[in-house]
Amino acid sequence: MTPTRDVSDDEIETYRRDGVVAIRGVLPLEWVDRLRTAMQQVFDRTTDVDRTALVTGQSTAGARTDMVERMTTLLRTADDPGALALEAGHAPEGRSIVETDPGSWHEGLRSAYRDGPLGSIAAALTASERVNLYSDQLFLKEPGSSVRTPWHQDKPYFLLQGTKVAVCWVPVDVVRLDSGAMGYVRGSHRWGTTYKPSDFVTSTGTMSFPGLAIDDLADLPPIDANADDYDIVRFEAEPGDVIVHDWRTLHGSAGNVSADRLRRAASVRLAGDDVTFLLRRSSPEPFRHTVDLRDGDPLDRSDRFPRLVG
Ligand SMILES: O=C(O)CCC(=O)C(=O)O
Repeated sequence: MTPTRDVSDDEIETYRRDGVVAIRGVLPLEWVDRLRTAMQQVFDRTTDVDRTALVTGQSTAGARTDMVERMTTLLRTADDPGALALEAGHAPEGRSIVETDPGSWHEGLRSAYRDGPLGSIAAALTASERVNLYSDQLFLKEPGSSVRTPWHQDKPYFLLQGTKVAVCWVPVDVVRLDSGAMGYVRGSHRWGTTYKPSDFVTSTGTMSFPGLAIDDLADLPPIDANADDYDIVRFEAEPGDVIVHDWRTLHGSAGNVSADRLRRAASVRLAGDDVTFLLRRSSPEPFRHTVDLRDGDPLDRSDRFPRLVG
């Protein structure tokens, strides 16, 4: 299914300059409906989810994180509970789920990405002749969820090298400032810095476990504490819109403190012309040891990274 219109020159220029662009009304609503149905099936699954996948890197079924459960556990032992990425004055509350890599096992999602409009949008923004699907994440924040997504950069997580990596954030609900709007630090893709991967539960805490190497990366900057020093843009969005960011752009989101608005979104990661595989030492991808590729190999050599364009 193709986009409802071409990406404009202005949108391409904004993406290159700011490292993020909100492209309005470009996704066919029938396709968004299909994506919503598939996403909800993933959120509704009842099987136990294997968090050890994150540590072993051997997962073939992604990984689910229940953010409230994780934060509640951490709160019992945290030295500085104030550092948890929560809306001010709130305890960890409201259902909040992150599903990592569900497109690898859920055929409905995978086919929606494969036949959908995102590939050609990424091709236009990155001036690429070909685009492959890298992976995806789904985010659910139910009304009353205090859980913020801490500021982070995607690059240290991805098993990729190159420059043309575009991340498409696709809301399937209306998202307002109080229901989990995304925020981006404009221009941060041009700073030339790769940051440590966020632990996703504290404001600037980083993720590491045996086997990962993050020491040569920069600490995450304390953006919330110094918000005026950064050029932050926050986007409300609705079904049909896509917000696309460069994988180096710092971004995060608010909790969903609205009374009744569900906030579900897919983050779909796409790789353009100059991108090849890299078993990145800082990457906690749950599937990092299941890919049969060597550093520098084209993504086409693995079925898990299907070609969407070209
Ligand atoms: O939806 C969110 O809260 C976070 C999305 C995100 O981090 C991403 O798209 O890379």
